[in-house]
Formats: sequence, C-alpha cells, structure tokens
Amino acid sequence: RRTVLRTLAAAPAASLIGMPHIARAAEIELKYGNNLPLSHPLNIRAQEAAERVAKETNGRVEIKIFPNNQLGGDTDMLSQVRNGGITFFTPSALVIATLVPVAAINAVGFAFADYDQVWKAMDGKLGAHVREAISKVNLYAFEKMWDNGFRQMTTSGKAIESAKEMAGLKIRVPVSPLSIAMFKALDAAPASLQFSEVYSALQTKVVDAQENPLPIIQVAKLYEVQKSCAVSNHIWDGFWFIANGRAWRGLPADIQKIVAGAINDAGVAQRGDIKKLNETVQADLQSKGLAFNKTDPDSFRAKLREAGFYKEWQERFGKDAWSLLEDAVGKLA
Ligand code: X2X
Repeated sequence: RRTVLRTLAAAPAASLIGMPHIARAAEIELKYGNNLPLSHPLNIRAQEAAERVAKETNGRVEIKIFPNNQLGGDTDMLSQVRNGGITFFTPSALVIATLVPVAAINAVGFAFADYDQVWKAMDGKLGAHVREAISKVNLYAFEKMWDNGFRQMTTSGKAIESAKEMAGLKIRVPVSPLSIAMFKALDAAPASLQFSEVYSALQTKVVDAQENPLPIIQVAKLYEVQKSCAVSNHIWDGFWFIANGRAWRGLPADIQKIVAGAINDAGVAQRGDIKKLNETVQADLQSKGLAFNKTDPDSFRAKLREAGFYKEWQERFGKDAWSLLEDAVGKLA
C-alpha cells in the first residue's frame, strides 16, 4: 500500500475535478505532465482520456495528470519524460525540437494557410516523418497531434502592424531555436523563456511582447499584462503527446491499445474544441480590454525571405522534410 502525502498545489488534476475515487491503488500508475492551465481544452480532454482508460482497464491503469507546470517548466518535463520520471508529456513541436530538430518543421513562418492544410500534413506524411524522428530518441509519439493553434503576437507597446514594428522588439518566445531564428530574421530581440515564466516576465517588463495562440492568451490571462494583439498567424503550432519509450514498450499490448485509443480520440476531440473556441475567443479577449489589429503578412514574408530564413531552414531540416512540407503548403522559398 502506498501512503501519499500531497500538498494541494501538487494534487493531480483528477482529484481536483472529482474523478470517482478508486479505493485500491491501480496496478499501473502513469504520470502525465503538461504546461497548461486546467481550463485549457488539452487538460479537459486529457482528463477524459484518463477516465476512459481507468474504466476500460477496470481500474488497472491510472493516468495522473500534473497540469500547469506543477512538475517544472517545459525543459524539466522534457528531461523527466526522457528519463522515465514521468510517462507522458505534451511538448509543443517548437519545444521538442530542442531534442528532435525536424519536429519544428510545422512551425516554419507563414507556411500553413489554414487547418485543412495542417491536419492533412500532420495526420499524413509530414507527421509520420516527425514521429519517426521522435522514435529515434527513444520516445513514442501518439499518432494524433493536439492543437495549440496559429500563433499571434501581443505587446504592451506600439501595435504591430507590419514587419517594420518588429525592429528591436523585446519579445518572449518558447525555448526553441526556430523561434529565435525567425524573430531575429525579423530584426526583433527575442528571448527564450519557458511558458511558466511568461506572465511574470510580461508583468515585470522583462519583455514587452510575446506570441501565442489566442486560447493560450485567454486561459493564461496574458491579456492582463498586454495591450494589443496583432493577428499575424505567423506559426501553426501543435502539441505532440509523447511517452517514455521504455515505459511504453513495457506496457502489455492490450493496455497499449486502450491507452492509445483513448489518447488519440481525445486529441481529435481537442482539435474540435480549439476550432470552436476560435469562433469566440477574439471577442472575449476584446471585452477584457485587449485591442486587436490586422497585419500585413507580405511584409513579414518578404523580410524573412530577404534575411535568408527559408533558405537556412530548408538546409537545416533537410530535403526530405522540406519537400513533405512543400507538398502540403506549396513552394516556400
Ligand atoms: O510556451 C508557449 O508559448 C506555448 C504554451 O505555446 C508552448 O507550449 C509552446
């Protein structure tokens, strides 16, 4: 029998939102850490997946969710999932790219025009190529990528209307070489910070700007510390649901099947949640005081092209990955 002493802050999401209490300890306990608040669709759907797994395994398997950076920031959770300290993690493609460089391929600036292109590519050959690369570092990536969204820029200073306004802008970006390179190519002054540090970095003006999809700006209340939002759609970003390779292979086949089924279905449902949220989130953020403006995407693309961004990243990602991306979105460079 286990005796578990927990502080409220470290309590897994399940106990906070009233999962039926299983009196007997589960035979297999799998920890899942992520960087997002409980109210984000990723956590709501992950919780559903955990409940389905408990039910379909008759309580043999319990997935314990640790949301909102309870286990540390992205970099910490990435090493925990590698060394088996946790079984599951959902890094953004930008973040897992610190380990698997080609994983950032979906985040090439202004590549995807819309979600039809995104899901066709990520459920198809481009996604398969990235999953293969992830497997090489002894992690298992579930088939269905989860949605983060199209990233938008917010600032506490002058509104960003075209690439001109990027010059010298102190902007927080995720811990990701691609983000740094892209914002440098735009003449900005990017700083990599883990998501856990973003709110306070904006509040204390360590940085003036950040970029994230609107649902993140909403659930993390970034509108409280930012003035305006430029609808730039500059990157499409998603989360890979990954497992420690050894822990995954160590699960009996019937359990693997149940867990993968629940997680992939939850991922597809989560995409639908974000799609629905996208219909209302801008109006909600506006009502909370965030001003919105359109941007001139051509000025950004031209600047990236001039700076040699596409050429450099085509080389870094390699011919194979780049042509899979271009098959999905058209010629880029
Ligand atoms: O850190 C971010 O900006 C976030 C939440 O979008 C990611 O996980 C990359």
